[in-house]
Amino acid sequence: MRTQVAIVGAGPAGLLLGALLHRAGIDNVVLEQRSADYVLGRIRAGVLEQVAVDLLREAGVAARLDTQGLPHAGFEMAFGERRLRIDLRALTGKQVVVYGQTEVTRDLMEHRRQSGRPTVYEAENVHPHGFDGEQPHLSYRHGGAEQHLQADFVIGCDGFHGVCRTAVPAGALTTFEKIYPFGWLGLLADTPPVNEELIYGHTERGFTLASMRSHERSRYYLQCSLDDRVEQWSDDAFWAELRRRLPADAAARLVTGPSIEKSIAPLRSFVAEPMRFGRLFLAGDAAHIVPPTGAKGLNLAASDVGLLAQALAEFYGGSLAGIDHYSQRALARVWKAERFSWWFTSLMHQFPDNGGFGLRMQQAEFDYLCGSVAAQTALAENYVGLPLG
Ligand code: RFL
Ligand code: PHB
Repeated sequence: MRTQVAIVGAGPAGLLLGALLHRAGIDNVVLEQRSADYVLGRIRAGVLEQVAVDLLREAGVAARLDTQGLPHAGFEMAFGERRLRIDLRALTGKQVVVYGQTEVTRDLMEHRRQSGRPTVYEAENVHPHGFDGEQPHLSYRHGGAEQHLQADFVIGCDGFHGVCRTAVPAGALTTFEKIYPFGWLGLLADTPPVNEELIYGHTERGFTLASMRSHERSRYYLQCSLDDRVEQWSDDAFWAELRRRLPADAAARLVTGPSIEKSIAPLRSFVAEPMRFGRLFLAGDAAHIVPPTGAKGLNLAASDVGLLAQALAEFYGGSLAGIDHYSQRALARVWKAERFSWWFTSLMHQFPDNGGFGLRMQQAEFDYLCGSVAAQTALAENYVGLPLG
């Protein structure tokens, strides 16, 4: 098989890139190691920035998002007994949209099916080759047979544990990493959310986040120990702990019910530089990870592939400028999102080695935010997303 652009991974980065390339008339094939149902079963992001919404619209995949997505003009922070609403719209003129990654992925899958561009699910042993020359190709196993896909470009949209980044020769890549000493335990339930807007909470017992997927479906998170196992957390234990960590008025509104999904995610900051090696490009979680506190992961994946789709369209139009500048342009945005996610994580969580000084720093930061429109604007500007650049 031969195509113009071979994409590894059918997560949001891979599928959105495929849709944007299709829009530009560029042929592409997606190889995914899992089944479509498995991909849809992963419960992850919930908040989209305007840049991501615009790209989904540009790709022609926003019909459901535009009717079912919930625009949020602000969010709340709770810090001990204190509360602060960050008025995104007043501070930046922008807002975010609450719409689950599962739904984004479902819409992209359906769009791809209609476009007729091929996706190979359950592709095993995918490996990129020859990307330092002009004839890269992917080898993989599918339907019990060895297969080859030749392309002009290979794009690694295969997430943090993918093969594309690891196929790059040692020495060509510099990585930066920070592991946080806790995880997030998430629970999804068909119960009405406790609040109209998201609440990020700092409490003595640890961080909590009250989020949602719709007016009928809630998503909650609790900071947990890295040693915790999800099996140790019954639904009752989760709801009891959440009630302790929510502000009193929200706790009083909490409606509990059976969980649809419950999982623990570790928190990590990670960047691999550069994001291009010859004819191999990395995008999304394959190149960088942020802790989820700023809701930036999916949005960064979308902005990477927005830049890349533009660069590849320029290439087929006769200019190398886009592909030559992709890594630099993407990384400039990535590092700002890394900084913001690290900052927001550091402000809102209990750190085992925080001590009295660390807590006072968090309290002073929150106090400063409460009293400074400039500080709130900086937070809001980053939360709604910086311009594509
Ligand atoms: P994905 O979604 O991991 O998709 C990668 C795909 O590649 C496939 N793959 C392979 N395919 C073929 N061969 C191989 N060898 C392969 N290896 C892997 C995988 O099966 C998979 O289908 O990466 P992508 O597309 O870059 O998308 C990134 C986002 O998924 C991620 O950044 C976000 O989910 C992060 N995130 C959030 N981001 C936001 O913008 N807003 C949020 O509110 C938000 N909340 C979250 C989050 C992530 C979380 N977890 C669980 C890490 C909340 C949580 C709890
Ligand atoms: C979510 O709804 O899953 C979510 C929302 C905001 C975040 C992280 C996750 O910062």
